[in-house]
Amino acid sequence: MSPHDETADPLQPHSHDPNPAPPSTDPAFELVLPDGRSQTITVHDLQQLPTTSVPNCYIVSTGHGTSGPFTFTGATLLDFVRHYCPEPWSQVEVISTDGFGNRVLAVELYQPDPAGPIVLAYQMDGQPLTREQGLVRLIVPSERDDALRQVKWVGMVKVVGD
Ligand SMILES: Nc1nc2c(c(=O)[nH]1)N[C@H]1C(S)=C(S)[C@@H](COP(=O)(O)O)O[C@H]1N2
Ligand SMILES: [Mo]
Repeated sequence: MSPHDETADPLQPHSHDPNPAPPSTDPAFELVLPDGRSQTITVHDLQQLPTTSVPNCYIVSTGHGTSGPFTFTGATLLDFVRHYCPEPWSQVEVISTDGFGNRVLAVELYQPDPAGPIVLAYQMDGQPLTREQGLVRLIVPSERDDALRQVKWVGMVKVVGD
């Protein structure tokens, strides 16, 4: 596959200048299930799920430096999908309102990397994440490249069926 083909999918990691500012003030996001049903998920909803903390997370950008280590806390994406999606599923698309997105495969959730599970984070180092810091933020602890999977301001989680 040529590099051109790889960039055809907007959910594949691609080089990107981070957007500095949140696209809106409201951290609630939309959940879309494989059958097309959708609902709004709030931070409060996430807080009802089991709480998972992942230490030693880094936001690594070759362009503008590395920050961390941080401990991110939230709901694992696996707990989230299993709670809300009764149907068989194979992937999850996590997309921000500013158009930045990431595709997560079921195998990544069922066989988490030793660096830690993928989480929908609402806390960093024991403090609530601010909207500026990315609330709600997808954290992929295994990704130590260009921060291209560390999606800030999650706007939609779309669960894709089998
Ligand atoms: N929604 C959204 N998330 C994003 C981005 C973006 O532009 N929009 N940029 C990514 C990139 S390229 C980087 S380097 C990091 C920057 O994260 P930081 O602001 O916590 O340093 O956010 C990642 N997540
Ligand atoms: Mo980046």
